[in-house]
Amino acid sequence: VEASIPEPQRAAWKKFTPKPFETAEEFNAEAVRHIETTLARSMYNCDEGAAYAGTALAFRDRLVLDWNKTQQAQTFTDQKRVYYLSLEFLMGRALDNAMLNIGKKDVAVKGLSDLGFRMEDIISQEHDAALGNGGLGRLAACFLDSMASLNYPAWGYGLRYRYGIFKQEIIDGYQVEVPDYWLDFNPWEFARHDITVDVQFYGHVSKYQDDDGKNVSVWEGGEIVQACAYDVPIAGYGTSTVNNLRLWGSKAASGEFDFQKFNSGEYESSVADQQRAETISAVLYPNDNLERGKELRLKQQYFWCAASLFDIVRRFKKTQRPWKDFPNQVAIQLNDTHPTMAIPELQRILIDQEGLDWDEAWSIVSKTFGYTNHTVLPEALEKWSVPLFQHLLPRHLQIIYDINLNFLQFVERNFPKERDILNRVSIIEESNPKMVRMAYLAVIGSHKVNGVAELHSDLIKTTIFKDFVKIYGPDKFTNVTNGITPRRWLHQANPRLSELIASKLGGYDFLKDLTLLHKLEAYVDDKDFRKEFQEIKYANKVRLAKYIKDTLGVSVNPSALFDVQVKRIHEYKRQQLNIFGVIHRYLAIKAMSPEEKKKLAPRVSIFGGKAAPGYWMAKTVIHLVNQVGKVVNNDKDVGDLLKVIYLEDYNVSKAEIICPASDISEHISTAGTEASGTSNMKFVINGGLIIGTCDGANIEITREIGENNIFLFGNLAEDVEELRHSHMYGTYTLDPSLAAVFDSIQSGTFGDAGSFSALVNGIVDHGDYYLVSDDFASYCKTQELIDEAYRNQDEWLTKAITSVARMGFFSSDRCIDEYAEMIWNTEPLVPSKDE
Ligand code: GL2
Repeated sequence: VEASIPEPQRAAWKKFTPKPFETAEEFNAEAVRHIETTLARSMYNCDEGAAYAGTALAFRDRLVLDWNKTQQAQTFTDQKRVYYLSLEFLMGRALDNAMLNIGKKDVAVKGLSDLGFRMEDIISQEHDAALGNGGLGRLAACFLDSMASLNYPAWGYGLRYRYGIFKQEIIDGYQVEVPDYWLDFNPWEFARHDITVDVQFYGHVSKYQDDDGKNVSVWEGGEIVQACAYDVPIAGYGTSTVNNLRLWGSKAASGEFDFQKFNSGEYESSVADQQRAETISAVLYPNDNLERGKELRLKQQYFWCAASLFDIVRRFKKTQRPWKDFPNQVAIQLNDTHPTMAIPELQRILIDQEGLDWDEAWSIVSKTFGYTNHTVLPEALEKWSVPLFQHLLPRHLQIIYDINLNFLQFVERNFPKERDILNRVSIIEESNPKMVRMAYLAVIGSHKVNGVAELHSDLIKTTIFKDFVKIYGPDKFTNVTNGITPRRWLHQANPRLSELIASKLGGYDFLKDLTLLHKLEAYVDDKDFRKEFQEIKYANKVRLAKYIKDTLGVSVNPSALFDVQVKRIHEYKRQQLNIFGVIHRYLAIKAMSPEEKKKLAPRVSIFGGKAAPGYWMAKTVIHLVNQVGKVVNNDKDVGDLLKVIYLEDYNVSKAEIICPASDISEHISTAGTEASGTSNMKFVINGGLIIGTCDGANIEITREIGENNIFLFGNLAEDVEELRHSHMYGTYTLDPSLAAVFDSIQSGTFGDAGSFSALVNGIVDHGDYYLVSDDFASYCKTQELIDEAYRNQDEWLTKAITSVARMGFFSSDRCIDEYAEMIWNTEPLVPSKDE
């Protein structure tokens, strides 16, 4: 390909290709140039925001050079690429990550200090990129980091929301949502004005016969919305690979407003079309593990799938390979069912536009996709009403009916004696209105389906996809236990711990091969190492204590046991169990003698997380936590023994401060409900212990770090059904200490009892679906064991260090290698030295 450009021109280009900065001086030259010219600011009005911008732009320039080379190399070698389709990418801040992955942070620290700035202040200027709700979106971000770090040719595809997840304010103890407009300055994206795709909605389908007498379907009419590409470079750690995350923004197809209307004076309606089009990518739906079947959401999904598929097919067609090569060149991973529309869309492109026959096309489609399931919660499983589908995407509905027909005929041939199975596995649910079951379509259209932790992957095979295991055999279903990137969640969030580990392991190789952590076990009895490990934890707690003081005005003692539960607020995650436990502790303290109080380890109970705006019960939990905090934190009888904190607006950059500062964190979902959980991994790798149920990845964490190093409690997944049944029909008595907690709430100890009656009644009168009462005694008992264990600081430290040493399995690098091997069948493309 190089030969297509004459040698003299190539030489000139090479001569003028910018050289990346290496020294602090060279960095400053770049940063100052950007501040002066790109920002048009001078020394006299360079505030921290401008210094952030200059730093980010200097690093961006470096990234872009490697990005260009990586993309070129991937195109030239033309090997199989992975496309990771996710409606959420919860990236957090990019600057620190870019500096660490490129490896020039020290240079920038020196340079900025010469200019009179502190790196920490500069880093904190950046707005989080919060294009996700929780674990699912953050997993996608960790996967991008790992795919680049391992040199896999991989692209992410998502939506460029103008508003990310809302910002949470706590006002008078209640959650208040504030819009998150994050794009006023975003140096990390490149608008590709030349890369656009027209996406069609509504209209109708006509059938014709072509010249050869073949039936063809044509989707006509309706409206067109334009998708514009915005590209974000994703740097690998310790490699020059820089992958691409492509986010689509929506615009009116003409790109202009209606001149006719404008000229006749209808100014407002002249821009209405444009605004309607832009609404598609305007806002992230703020629900975690909940689907509400809104038309705009389906529009978002199709818009993004259609644009991405068009782009992928366009790239493939440039290679001029035959269609049968498509699955050898392209692997598409569906992050949950949100991108399932990509399946009928590819089938549509192949038959309606490329003229393949149905079977040929379907064989390509069903070899291309892999589907990751992230939940078994019924309220999270996507279904779309058939009438809505018919209206918005008439051609796709026909294709889905045809996929379903072929599938059901196949099932009927293989299971002729089973009468009910067809009804159970049909993509179309025979309800009123009929519904399209997206998870079934995803299973049928993919060659592999995976869950995200062992228990979860087993559960999907025995519950929601049981019939499909029978139909396809068990090999179609597999497990890839989730992981986290150690670059962000250890090295970036906890630089001192990372440095300590590096000093013992002879360098930072563990950040690329996390299993090397096991060598730390040799230092578990090393006095100096232990001392420093402990000091680092304390310093991280001091930092969090300062943050709490600065933001909430509450003083907490950094020597107290920090007990943390930060995650989305959801009944299944059981923050209510935690706060009831806190009230139980408060009542116990109130009844203690001074001698007993002396023996008790002081605690700080820290909560954080957002509730979906329409999730009233979750908001009630937030309110209760804040009310309890108000009473407990001001009770003289309690003093330092117990503090209750609600951290506002939990997000990725706050998690980076919180995770390194915990002694205990809580992962206490009703067994069988949390598919994996990933913050459990983030806390343990930072030297915190956990209290948890036998759920999700807690089970594998226990297996890796050892039963002695984790505080497990509660009923098992296999008992849940029977317990629920016993609440409905059985002889069930409320645990007396939980009854005492309810009495204190109902007597108004924490403000108006009526505010919390639904929370209490859900347990007492309405079946306690999440089994809070069943696990309460065992939870409190385990909290007492934690108090006791914490008194023995030496043993505690041994547990913490041992756990860190055994966390090697939970790197997202391991996940990505497993996906590549079992699902994608792709190889890395290691950059050559001179690139
Ligand atoms: C989730 C699960 O609830 C969570 O347990 C899991 O760790 C992540 C990533 O696999 O996926 N599923 C889901 O719908 N959301 C999650 O966070 N929102």
